[in-house]
Amino acid sequence: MSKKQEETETKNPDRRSFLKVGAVCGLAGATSALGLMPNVVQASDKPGHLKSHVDPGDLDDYYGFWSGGHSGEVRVLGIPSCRELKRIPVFNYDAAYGWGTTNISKSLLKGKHSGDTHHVHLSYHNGTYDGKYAFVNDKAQARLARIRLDYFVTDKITEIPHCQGTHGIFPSRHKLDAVYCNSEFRTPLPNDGRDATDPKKYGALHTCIDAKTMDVRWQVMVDGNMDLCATDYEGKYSMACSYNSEGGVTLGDMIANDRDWLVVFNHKRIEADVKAGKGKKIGNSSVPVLDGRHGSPYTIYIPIPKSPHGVNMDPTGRYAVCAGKLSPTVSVVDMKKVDQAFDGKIKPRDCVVAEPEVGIGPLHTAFDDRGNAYTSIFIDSVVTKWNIAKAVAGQNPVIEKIDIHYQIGHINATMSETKEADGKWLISLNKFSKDRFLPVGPFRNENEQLIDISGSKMRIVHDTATHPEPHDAVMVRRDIIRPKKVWSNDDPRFDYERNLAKKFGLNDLKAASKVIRDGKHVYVFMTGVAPNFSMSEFTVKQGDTVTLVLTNNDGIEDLSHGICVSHHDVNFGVSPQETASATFKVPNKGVYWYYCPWFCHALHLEMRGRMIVT
Ligand code: CUK
Ligand code: CUA
Repeated sequence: MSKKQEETETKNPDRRSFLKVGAVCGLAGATSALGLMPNVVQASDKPGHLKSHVDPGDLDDYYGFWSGGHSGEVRVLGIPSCRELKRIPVFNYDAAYGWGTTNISKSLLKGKHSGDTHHVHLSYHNGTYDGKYAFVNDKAQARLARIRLDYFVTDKITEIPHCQGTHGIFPSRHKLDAVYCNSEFRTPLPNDGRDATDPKKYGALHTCIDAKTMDVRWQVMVDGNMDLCATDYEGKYSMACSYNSEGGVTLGDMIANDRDWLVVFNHKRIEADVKAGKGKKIGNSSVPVLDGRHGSPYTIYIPIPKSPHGVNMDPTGRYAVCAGKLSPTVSVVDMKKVDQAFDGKIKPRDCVVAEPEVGIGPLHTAFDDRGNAYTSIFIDSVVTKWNIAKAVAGQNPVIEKIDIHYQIGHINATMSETKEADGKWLISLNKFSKDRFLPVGPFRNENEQLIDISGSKMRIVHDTATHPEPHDAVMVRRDIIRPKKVWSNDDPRFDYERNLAKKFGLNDLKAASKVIRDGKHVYVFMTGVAPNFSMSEFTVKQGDTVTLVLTNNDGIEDLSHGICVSHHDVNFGVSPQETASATFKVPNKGVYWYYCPWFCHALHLEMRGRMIVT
């Protein structure tokens, strides 16, 4: 299929084709040309404004990737409609897909079922998204996960050694190379009970993870606690906003100083010394750790007022903007001067070329394609639009402030984290919704507001209630994301099941329909084609362990099946041409119905069978 054809198909999808196919059970071939209206892109409903309503039958212009906060997941939204399209389970348990039940998810989760995702970013090539992967942090258990964007599934989870509170992350922007992760909480290193009562011996680590293998390459120890992370556009530097220059462990101790830092990491120097074997190992981890505290060649510490939180790189790659949090200022750091500071030609503080006041409690900054920045102001509950060139020229750069509802955290604009920032939409992720929605008990939803920034004035176009608690989001042009509609059944994701089948002489999962006993372990290979499982019953013995392997042999878009085994806490889905498996015990004799939980056919409710335990 040519790129053009595929694009046309995306814009003019024949959504009724699946239902039609389902109804006649695969007999119909003629499913196209039902004549839905083509999508209308970016027409305006008011002069000077973008159209925010997406009519029935039309598609959104952007994919939004939302972190899910302490739900542990990642969400996919359509922008500008803000319709939630999917929840991708990452660190959490999710019964709809069987995440936490299937063998592949168990191998990634290693017994854990919770996480706290704050920052989701996509992989890059040449300063813009390549559409291959999304990366997301787990603040709760110091992990980094990777999501494949061909199938929208989590495929790797890396545990980061010696770290707590893995917070800011950012991938390389020049190519698919690394993801840099900041640990926010300082602990004794190693954290094995020694030095627990001596905060002066605590430390935090900046970690480099290989984006292709997801292995940890190196770590650098820093002074202070690191918050958000950014990378430059050239592959030379990563950086961390850092607070607690005091080295304290209580809140009062941590916020005494008027200035903390932006720490910049010099990749060339770090990688040369890691290669030369200068990294030390901590505890029983084999990851090389370099000392990047004050005075090291690996880092510079740029003084920034006061407990700075977010750091965001503008789309030209020239300026990093640090938001002061406890200072009403944003600090503009000139990356060209960073080179000179590393060479000792200027002082680190001389890298700051502007420090305008933008409001009380600045947290994060997004950008348009016209040289403007948009900073989220938590305490004032506003978004401040300001001009970078004016700030650097020493003029008052503030253009406009707009009230949001209420207490904004992150902010982002369409394509803002790339050199293709397009200045169309801004999303404000607000921590409180108070009076904006019907009350739903003491735990309230959050409120996210979409703002049209294409005109000379900002305009809020709608409120979106969200399940707690997305921290951050990126909005990506839809032509960049090219998800598959049906699995390729030779995908390495099914290696475990494929090898298991081969072990028992079954060379094709699509033809595997057999019960195999191996001592007290029974392997049940089953396939599904709407509306039938390949087995209407199978028999096992009380006390057995069962591994149930299910392959969806339907190859039609949107024709998913799954299997739910009554009273055995087993429930997972298989999308077209996918294989998945789960392993469970059968402690009690009896008859247990299994059934398909995904509505697949007019006879979906009849897609079931009996597990007989004797
Ligand atoms: S942090 Cu939450 S509002 Cu974790 Cu990105 Cu700034
Ligand atoms: Cu298969 Cu429902």
